[in-house]
Amino acid sequence: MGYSIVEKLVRSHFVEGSFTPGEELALKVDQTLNPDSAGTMAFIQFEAIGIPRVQVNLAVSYADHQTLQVGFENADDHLYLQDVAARFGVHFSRAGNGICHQVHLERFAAPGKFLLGTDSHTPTAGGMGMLAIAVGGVDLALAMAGRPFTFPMPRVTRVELKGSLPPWVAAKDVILEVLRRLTCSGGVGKIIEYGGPGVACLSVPERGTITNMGAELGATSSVFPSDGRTREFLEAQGRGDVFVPLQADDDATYDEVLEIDLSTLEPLVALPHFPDNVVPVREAAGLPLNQVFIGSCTNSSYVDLSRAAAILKGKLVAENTSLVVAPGSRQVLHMVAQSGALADLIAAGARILESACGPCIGIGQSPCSGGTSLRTSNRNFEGRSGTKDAKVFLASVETAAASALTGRLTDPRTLGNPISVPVPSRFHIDDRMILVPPADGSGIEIRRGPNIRSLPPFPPLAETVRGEVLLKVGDNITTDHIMPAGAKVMPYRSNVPAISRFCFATVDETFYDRAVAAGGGLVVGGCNYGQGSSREHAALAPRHLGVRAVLAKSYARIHRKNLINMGIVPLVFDEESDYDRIEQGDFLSAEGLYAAVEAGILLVRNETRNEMYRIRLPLLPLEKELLRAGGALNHARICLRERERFK
Ligand code: MIC
Ligand code: SF4
Repeated sequence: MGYSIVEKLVRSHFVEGSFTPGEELALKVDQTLNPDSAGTMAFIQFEAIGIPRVQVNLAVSYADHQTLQVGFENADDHLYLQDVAARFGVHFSRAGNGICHQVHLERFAAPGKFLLGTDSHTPTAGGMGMLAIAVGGVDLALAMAGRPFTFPMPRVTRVELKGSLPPWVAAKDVILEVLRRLTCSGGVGKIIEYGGPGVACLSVPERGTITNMGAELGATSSVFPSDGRTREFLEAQGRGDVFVPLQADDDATYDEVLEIDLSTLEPLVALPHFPDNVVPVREAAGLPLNQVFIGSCTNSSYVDLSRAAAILKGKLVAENTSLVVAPGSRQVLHMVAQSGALADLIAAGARILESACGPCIGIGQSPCSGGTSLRTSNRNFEGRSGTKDAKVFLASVETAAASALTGRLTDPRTLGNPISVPVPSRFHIDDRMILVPPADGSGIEIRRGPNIRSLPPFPPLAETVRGEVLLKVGDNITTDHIMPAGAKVMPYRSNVPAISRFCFATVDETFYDRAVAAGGGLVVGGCNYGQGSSREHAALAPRHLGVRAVLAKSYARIHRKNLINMGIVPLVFDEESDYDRIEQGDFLSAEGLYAAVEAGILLVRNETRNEMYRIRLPLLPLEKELLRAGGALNHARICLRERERFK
């Protein structure tokens, strides 16, 4: 029987475990990617493990999220990241060089390899035919320390692409269509593998747009074949030597198959406040827009910006609409400057930002009160833009540029003759903003600003959990709800006590005070609890505030693992209707947690209502060990003490 691309990638990195979906599998990691947002905490944990040098073939750190320096904190974080990179053998992409996923695709991604990254959009590199998975900081620290990555083997969904894209329809519309069909939880426990004749019409950056937003499906990863288009892109980046072909075998089998005829697609838009709330642009056309943002790791390539410039050339943005453009990388910015596209954007009234995440994560350019913003980014969660009552829409670059001109949501097909911008045959290559670590970094002094705090210690698992339900939330709670990002909060990513003050602040601003007053407690959630960003601060902060268990209907993969990594017990309702019986403020208790970790089942008592609930605690073998130890860092220390090898 033949193999899918996913099976080939997984088998070529196999260390131990099982290929049966849902069972534990450990793979050897080739590369790691670490942006500043999660990076400081990942390195604080790496330092705590005590390994003198990273053990993977290539580790890269990026200064890309925290580039707004309104206080000393972000600048200090970047100095720390630069120093730990040199000390431990990590490449460091300096602020100004671009967004991690864009730069990684340009300069480091390689077909056939396995990349682990602390940012949920790490699967962008799957557009290059590599396995790319997102994790929390401590998992990355462990991978950098040489430990294979252990996770439940996902099922594989094949997306069969037929035909080719009609004029004015973009790669973004392909992934919006997948989101429309599968929804934000439709990818949970799966890797999405693209194939079929339609693949050939998509360039590597376009494939990257699609694999990038696989994160919004909740998928473990997304991957494209490595083919002639991959070779072309690598050669144009001066990296033809890393090309290897990678295709699914004709007789490969899949757990699920989805077919998309590209020629039937039309421009699509995701309405507020979820990326799967997708309708054709024509159905929502005419909606007035206060802002249009072109950028983010989803759509900020050279071709993306050049297409926007070609649409805007010689025209002016609408009077009541602000157009903001952030190039994905220094390479992109340099090339649009050289080609004249940048001048066209500026002449059209675009506000040009530095090559960084910026507005995507609410760092600058928050819309006006109650405003509407059309963005080429990947998430439109409530409040993420920095304006709580803003409405954010997601669409392609073509739709965004067309709409910037009219000031209203506009179907780009109304623009007439299609534009064509080919992928360049040679990109501008200048890696001087990526610092290569010295062969021996042991003498490097690490600068630690006053905001950089080591992690508070976490005790091992307690035998009993008892506490108040501090908060009860509904379905699809995102990590942006649990731990908001944005310009005000992100500077505290290296300071757990300080960032904890913002925990759940957008859901209930009394949460922090109540959690402190109660000395901790529990949180009750609905389905897909913790979807979205991989930020482990959404587990670190509750842990710091004494949350010892979460009780939910189901969890998003990365957040569930982050909870376990921080020693928070992720309990699951056996009877979903029991969720309705619990109210915020109820007192819950459970005994025999060690036995429950083994058996996977627990009885929880609602002391307030005098009721008992049957609760599940499904755990893989390594997860049991992590929970017992009180989290991944404690576990790593135990392993090292016992002289157990990581490899
Ligand atoms: C995001 O898009 O939400 C972020 C900021 O890139 C996060 C990373 C973080 O919060 O540390 C992500 O996607 O994982
Ligand atoms: Fe940066 Fe936005 Fe991409 Fe996250 S989704 S990495 S914030 S550009």
